[in-house]
Amino acid sequence: MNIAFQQRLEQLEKTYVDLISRENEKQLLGNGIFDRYVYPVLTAQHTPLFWRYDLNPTTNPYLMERFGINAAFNAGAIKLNGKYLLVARVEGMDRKSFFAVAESPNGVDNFQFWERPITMPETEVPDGNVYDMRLVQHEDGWIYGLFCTERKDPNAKKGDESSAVAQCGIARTHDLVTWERLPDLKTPSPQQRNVVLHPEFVNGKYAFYTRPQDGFIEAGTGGGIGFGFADSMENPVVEKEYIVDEKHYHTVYEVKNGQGPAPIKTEKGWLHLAHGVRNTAAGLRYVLYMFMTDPNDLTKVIYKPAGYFIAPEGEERVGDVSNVTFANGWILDDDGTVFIYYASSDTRMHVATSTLGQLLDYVVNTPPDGLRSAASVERLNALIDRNMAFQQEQAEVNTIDGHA
Ligand code: M1P
Repeated sequence: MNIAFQQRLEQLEKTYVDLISRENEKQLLGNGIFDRYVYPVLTAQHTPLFWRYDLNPTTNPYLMERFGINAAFNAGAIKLNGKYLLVARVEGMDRKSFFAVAESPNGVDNFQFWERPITMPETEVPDGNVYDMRLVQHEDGWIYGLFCTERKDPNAKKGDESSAVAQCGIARTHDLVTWERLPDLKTPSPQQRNVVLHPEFVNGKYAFYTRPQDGFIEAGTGGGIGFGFADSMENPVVEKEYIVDEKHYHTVYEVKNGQGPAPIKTEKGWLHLAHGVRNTAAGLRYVLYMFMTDPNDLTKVIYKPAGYFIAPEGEERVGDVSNVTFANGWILDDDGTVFIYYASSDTRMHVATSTLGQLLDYVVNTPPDGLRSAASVERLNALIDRNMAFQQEQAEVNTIDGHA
């Protein structure tokens, strides 16, 4: 083996091992709702060297990349057999995405990809691109992966090589290794993205969060987070979609929104994480927000804090599609810790941690959007009034104590 090859390989191996074994650290002084971490948990560089390089000096004397990876983002998440697993959207330099499982012992660092990516079976209509898997441990005993399957629009005009049709692909597994592909979800909407399976049966039926959309990018007259039922997963058909959470003028979800991971069941209701999209002079801005639905009526929003929960910050703001945070995976641990996995700018994965107690407090006690500047000022003044009254009360208590 030539020396240059050997030296380069050693350097690559060291850099890779340093990266995947690096301890993560909480950023100082969070906002009391969740903690961010210093380092991303998954990047393109976390993919194994033996995926990217031909390691044989005879066939690859320059030790060059033979399979370039562009990004690792928008991961579904699940805890299985004591391990924190992300099913990432890994995107090659050829722009094709595929799914791959990365495993961590603690949920915040040391994520390592399994040996091979997921071999996802196709339906009789091959997928052009697959991405953004939502993992759901359903009460029927299967783990379902719902994802976007994108195919060239058969009605695209001659010369139009970018129009596509997005639909919800469905597969199921017990181990994330072997997958059974089921038919794509049928809904009344021309296109679908961000479809999520509810983890429980509702009146004996499978329940889906949908995102009806008119076009590939525009939610159009559809829009909002929808909800519907299907009798079976082997022939999944949603006949009617009910809108649970609408897009709304001058909010962080004015252009479109979409369900994040499957909601978490709590004693107060179903806790949802979603993304909202607004327009800016610099293009679309994607942020995360939360809301809660009624335990007895999954289409009824009972709490919804104003504004965003997580927005891109610092280096998160820059990437292939800048100014984006997107989440399709979270894990509620046995001790009440919640690991929120979010991607930044369609490039890399991060984690934020919180607890169920904190998230419930945030969702239940943060006032809703008043939808006008004057209403925001009213809300702010109410908080200032309460703080002033409280400080006055404290000062009086201190005075009395001082005299005693
Ligand atoms: O580029 C931002 C996101 O855009 C799409 O989300 P939505 O359907 O809500 O617009 C998806 O392609 C998603 O993967 C991507 O992160």
